[in-house]
Amino acid sequence: MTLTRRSLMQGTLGTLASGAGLSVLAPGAFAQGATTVELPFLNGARKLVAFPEKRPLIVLTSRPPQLETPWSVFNEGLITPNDAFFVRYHNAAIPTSIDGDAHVIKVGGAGAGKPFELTVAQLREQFKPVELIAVNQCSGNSRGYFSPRVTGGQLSNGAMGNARWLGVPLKDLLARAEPKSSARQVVFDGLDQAVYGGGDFQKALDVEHAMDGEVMVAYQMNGADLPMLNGFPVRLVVPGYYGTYWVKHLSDIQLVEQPFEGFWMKTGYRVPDNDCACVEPGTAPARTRPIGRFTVRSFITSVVDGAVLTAGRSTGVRGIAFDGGQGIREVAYSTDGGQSWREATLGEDLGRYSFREFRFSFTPVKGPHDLRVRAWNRSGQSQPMQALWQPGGYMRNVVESVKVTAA
Ligand SMILES: Nc1nc2c(c(=O)[nH]1)N[C@H]1C(S)=C(S)[C@@H](COP(=O)(O)O)O[C@H]1N2
Ligand SMILES: [Mo]
Repeated sequence: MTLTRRSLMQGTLGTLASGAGLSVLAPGAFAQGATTVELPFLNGARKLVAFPEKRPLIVLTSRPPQLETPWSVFNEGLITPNDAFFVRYHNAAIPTSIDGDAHVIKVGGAGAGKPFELTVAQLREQFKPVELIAVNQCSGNSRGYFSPRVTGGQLSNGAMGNARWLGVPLKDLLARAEPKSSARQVVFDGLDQAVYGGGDFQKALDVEHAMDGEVMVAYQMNGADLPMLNGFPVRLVVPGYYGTYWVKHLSDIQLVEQPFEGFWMKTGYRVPDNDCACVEPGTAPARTRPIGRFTVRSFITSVVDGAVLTAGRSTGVRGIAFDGGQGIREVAYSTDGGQSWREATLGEDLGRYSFREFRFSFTPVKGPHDLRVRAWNRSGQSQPMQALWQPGGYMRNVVESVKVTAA
């Protein structure tokens, strides 16, 4: 199989996104046929638009594309389909046409003994691939629910997805570059570029993390080439870590001997440097650190807020839980707003970086019910009952409440 040239401007993708006929660069492209969705917070009205290779997704911004997955997708299955997977970019200067096979990845930097470069075709031929199911979640997923409100993309809960990634362990690529013992970090850059007022999007990992054997340079997602908007032809997969590290259209990997100080590490994507990564609402942290692993989260997906259930009839409820890589140990549920809890049944284990399904059933009496779920991971970490706060609007993981009525 070979990767074909992909373009956001030409017919190839236009046919995949049939009916959309959109270029992501066309201003006013959303006027036609757009339906809307109302997210449950102030100014939550959004358009649903099909970008190339995507089904209609919730539009946060169009330039650059920032698209959120509609909530119903998470009840379709544990794997998020490529055409429904969320999209996040920082700068509007994104690549619009890439030759997948010929795309070059450079591996070098002052900390590399033997810098080299290779094409994606060579990457696929010369290295043994590995596969991993892992959640990608934006740091700011659910930011729209922060109270007090914070600046940044006002997202509901759909800036996450779970996919089966195929690629080459970063460790194997780095080994070929013969890292020097002086190498401290590895810096990643993709084809998108800085625009005025925003620095080029570059991220860094410590060498030990980059060499852990799990961080991957992925060229397939759910058995297909990566969608253009999710990083075609190669992206970094950093299991258990927030999406900000999952650099798309990866083109440059540098071993450096000093901690990297680019904007998106030194200034952006930092969290309060304490155990809860939180501060008193409305205050600034004294010290910060780069954001790291996911907090534990769980969501009911089969029943939505405001649903009307049948009184006296057993109702099956399902949902998803995940964490930063320990794996989910237990999910508890409450049907009375958190006063009493029982254990939900866990579904198939697709690996410790994947969404984990849970199920329970209950027979509601007539009247209102407040459904809640709370997960624990294998090291005993869980979710707070009250939302934690921090100025970046990152890492939200409060126990959610789904209010339903039985009639
Ligand atoms: N090249 C590039 N890679 C990037 C970004 C970006 O702006 N440019 N954004 C990052 C952020 S913040 C997130 S949350 C993920 C989102 O991945 P997705 O767009 O495939 O869902 O991509 C990451 N990789
Ligand atoms: Mo993100």
